[in-house]
Amino acid sequence: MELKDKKVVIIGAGKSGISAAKLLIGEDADITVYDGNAQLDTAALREKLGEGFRGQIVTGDYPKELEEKTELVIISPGVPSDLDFIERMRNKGIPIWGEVELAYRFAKGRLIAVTGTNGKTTTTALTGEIMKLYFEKVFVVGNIGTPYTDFAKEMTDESVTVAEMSSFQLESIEEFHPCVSMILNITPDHLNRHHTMEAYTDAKFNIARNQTPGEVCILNYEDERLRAEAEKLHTKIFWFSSTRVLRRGLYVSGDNIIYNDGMKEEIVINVHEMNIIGKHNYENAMAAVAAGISMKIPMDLIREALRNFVAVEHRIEYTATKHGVMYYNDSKGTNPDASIQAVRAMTRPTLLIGGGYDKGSSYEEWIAEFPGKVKTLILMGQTADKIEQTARRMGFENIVRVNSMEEAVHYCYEHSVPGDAVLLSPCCASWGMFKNYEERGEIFKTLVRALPE
Ligand code: UMA
Repeated sequence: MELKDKKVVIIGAGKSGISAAKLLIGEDADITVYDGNAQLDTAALREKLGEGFRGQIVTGDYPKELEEKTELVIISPGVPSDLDFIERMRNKGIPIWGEVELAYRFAKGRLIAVTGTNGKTTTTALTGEIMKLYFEKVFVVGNIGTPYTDFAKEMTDESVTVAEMSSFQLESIEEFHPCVSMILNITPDHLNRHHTMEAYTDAKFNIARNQTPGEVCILNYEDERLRAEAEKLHTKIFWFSSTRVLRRGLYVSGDNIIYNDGMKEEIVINVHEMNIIGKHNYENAMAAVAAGISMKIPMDLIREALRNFVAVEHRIEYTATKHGVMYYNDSKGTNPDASIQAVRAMTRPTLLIGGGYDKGSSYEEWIAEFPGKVKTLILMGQTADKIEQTARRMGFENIVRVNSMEEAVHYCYEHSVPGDAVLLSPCCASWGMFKNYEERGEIFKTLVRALPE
């Protein structure tokens, strides 16, 4: 699309909006950056947009006169695409692209796209590491925290991009077309935005909708929803499984990850050679290996990347050992599915720190994982009452209440014995006590590292 003199409105002035606006500088488009937050400091925003930005900034309600003039809308991932004024513009035929779609129109080279409810950041990071060992120019972008538009203009025909894609980002793509895609798992999340599980699942499957029959979509065989919906894909499917032997694909057998190419089998790696733990992480690793194989990277290099990879921050991240007790930070465990994975990954008697902001989750399935793993549950935050009542009803009685992370960490230090583990995996969002899950995890790690040796 020719952008010269086009009236482009970017909706959302967070990371994605700012990066999208910067990409458009130099395209001679007539740019407006719009944000629904009327309190936004527009002077600070203009500074972030940089000197080259000559457009307008609008905040608060979307003005009628702007609606009439808009020719292209770029929306940030966090902005619901069914807001009234966006619907009205869509109905008039105005293209509504996500920030990722804009990036894609400028990007070059081959693209690997990763989605799933959980595990996508780890898988994206690991896939990026595998690619970096073989290709000269690799970009790792998207939901992982670096907007795609940040690097789109630097990409070349030879470069490889690994993009972590959230359902929010996949909702607003048109031409976005990876040569390798993956869907790691689909469990309920973000239903306040997508409304139904079907809509959420459809958004995830969008990742492969422009792929051609020769291209690859990597799927988890153990996810029933993926198995059921796979037939609607037009691509080759590369399956992986953490629990059963596949005649073609990647699977875990004993302690090994095995690759069967349909003719012969080979051991990819013994899982104990990796620094990431837990069945879900072996799934993430297999998805990344599948991407490596699909990109024709020699197995030895894939193996090297697997051995060197350390957990992404805040995801069952090993923090320290104090008096024979291993401490893990899983502050990114903000929903039951993620926290269930973390509990399952523990191989020692575990003191588990949980609780936080109430997103309306139910905790039964999480607590059902405790027997044989969790010896004490340390609770804090808005959900503490609800979790405690549920746990007691389910027969789990060893519960301690605290008022701060500091109290939680000190309790664990005083009451653990060598051979135990301490896991922060709250099963809840952090809001109310912390700015975000990153801050919660940082505070935990600082407190743990400060404990006496
Ligand atoms: N805004 C509006 N109207 C609205 C909603 C928001 O104007 O109706 C404005 C807000 O006032 C704010 C701006 O939009 O100023 C924020 O935009 P945004 O929410 O899209 O956030 P960005 O800073 O652009 O970050 C986004 C992703 N955020 C979300 O999807 C919520 C980041 O993912 C991503 O790393 C970044 O783009 C770069 O690609 C974060 C996330 O929480 C990590 N993702 C969710 C998840 O992983 O579960 C999906």
